[in-house]
Amino acid sequence: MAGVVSGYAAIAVAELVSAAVRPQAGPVVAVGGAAIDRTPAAVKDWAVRNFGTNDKFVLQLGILAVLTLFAAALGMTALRFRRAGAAGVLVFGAVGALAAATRPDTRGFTDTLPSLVGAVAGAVLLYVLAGRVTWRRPSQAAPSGGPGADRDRRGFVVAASAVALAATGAGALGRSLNGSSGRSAVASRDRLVLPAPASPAPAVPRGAGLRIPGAVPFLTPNTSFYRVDTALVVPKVDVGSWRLRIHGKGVARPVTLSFDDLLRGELVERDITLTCVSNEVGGPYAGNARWLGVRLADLLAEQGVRPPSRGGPADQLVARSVDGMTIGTPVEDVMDGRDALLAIGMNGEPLPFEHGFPVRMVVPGLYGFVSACKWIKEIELTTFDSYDPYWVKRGWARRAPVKTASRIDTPKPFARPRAGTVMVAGVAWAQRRGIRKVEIRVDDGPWQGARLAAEDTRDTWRQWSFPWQATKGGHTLTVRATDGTGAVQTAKRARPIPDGSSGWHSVVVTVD
Ligand SMILES: Nc1nc2c(c(=O)[nH]1)N[C@H]1C(S)=C(S)[C@@H](COP(=O)(O)O)O[C@H]1N2
Ligand SMILES: [Mo]
Repeated sequence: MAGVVSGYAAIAVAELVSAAVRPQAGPVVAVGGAAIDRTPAAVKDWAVRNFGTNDKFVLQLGILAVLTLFAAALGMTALRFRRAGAAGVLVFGAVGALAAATRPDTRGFTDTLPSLVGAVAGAVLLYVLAGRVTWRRPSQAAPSGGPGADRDRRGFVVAASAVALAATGAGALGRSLNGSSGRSAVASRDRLVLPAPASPAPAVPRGAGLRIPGAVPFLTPNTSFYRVDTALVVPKVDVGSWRLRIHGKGVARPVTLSFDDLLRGELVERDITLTCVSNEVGGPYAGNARWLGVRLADLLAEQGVRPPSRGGPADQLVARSVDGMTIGTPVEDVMDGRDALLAIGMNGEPLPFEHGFPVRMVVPGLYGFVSACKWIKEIELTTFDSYDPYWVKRGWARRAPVKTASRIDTPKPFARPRAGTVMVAGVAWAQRRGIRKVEIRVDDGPWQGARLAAEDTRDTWRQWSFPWQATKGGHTLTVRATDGTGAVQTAKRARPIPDGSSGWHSVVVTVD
């Protein structure tokens, strides 16, 4: 009890101090971030598969569970060796401080303060609380009703409860202060009025979106757009202080741009489907949005950058974010005429904080981990030979164009539709190449053509539907797509690591 209460108080005090420093410096967030960076690719893959976008929440719960166990052990130690128990709390504080000081976005010494102050508070409390517990060997145990034991116990319970109550107050205050941190960034986003694009997105053709129950909307609303990143605390950047530095090999004129500088470029608006390399066959990590931004190729050309095919010395563009993420993209892809954007708007509003406010990259045809840097602050022109970005260091591919994929959205797995006409529907994507054909197979039957919804652009997903004459019994529905080059989606099953999953999506249903 003494250990757990002291540990709890240490975390609560650290949380309160982190509100004064910055939310990212709190021990749970710092240790969690360090854990994410050190997690082997296979484990990360497993966590994403099992916990989906709740993976971060599960990680923080795990850290708290481990801390509770250790705190209890330190409490037991402190019953006999008060100093050793208290010192143990300090060791934990040192671990938190070390994690905070070695994060890629660390501010150095000040970031260690939450862990250090929390640990000192926890150590002192454990020392005091342990002193209130009288240790008796079982043979010497006073009769449990004895007056001495009662007073000891009451003293301890009162002290422990007081500490727990104070800690809860401190922790709650810290949490709420942390929650309102970045207020100036929030205000700057609220104030931001997006300019109209010089080159608007062509209207979505009628019929590109299906009106079939269970089918996803053609444009994914921001609130339901998937989110994949390593940030335990979403960075909150003020538009006014945001800067983008562009430098490196072959950059004739290195620059640092402000948001207003960026807006001086021509704004374009494009529909682009973004997909995550971690998406399993049939998985949810794909979204289609209307992005507003400036063309990255124009900006690079202004600084004198040439792609490798025109003699430029850099073949890799490395984007860095304010939270220390690094993402490497082929310079050739960015400058080959596709709509690679520095995006500031998403579906008619400034980027949500979760999706990279104020500026992120979006490159059609490449998975997010090699193209879509959120909260971007730096672009460095370099080579694939001389630098490996974050995910490449962890076993993922250097280059990862999106693989052709198709997904059945309705009926859901194990659904029990009635016999008769059942509408099968879903999406297929092959950004840059487009979707030419989608086919459905019922059990081991022949492939039958699905009805394709209108194509928006070849950089967006395409919806499809198939009126199935369903007969009673169990059935397996399988989908495959053919891309704009005529290549049929491969049946070969592959895991997401290292360059994206492949294989056909199947859904098993029972027709009543
Ligand atoms: N700063 C930063 N940018 C990032 C990431 C990240 O972890 N940190 N994840 C990337 C990955 S793996 C993907 S798939 C996309 C997801 O973008 P979204 O969360 O807006 O859907 O962001 C990319 N940009
Ligand atoms: Mo991703």
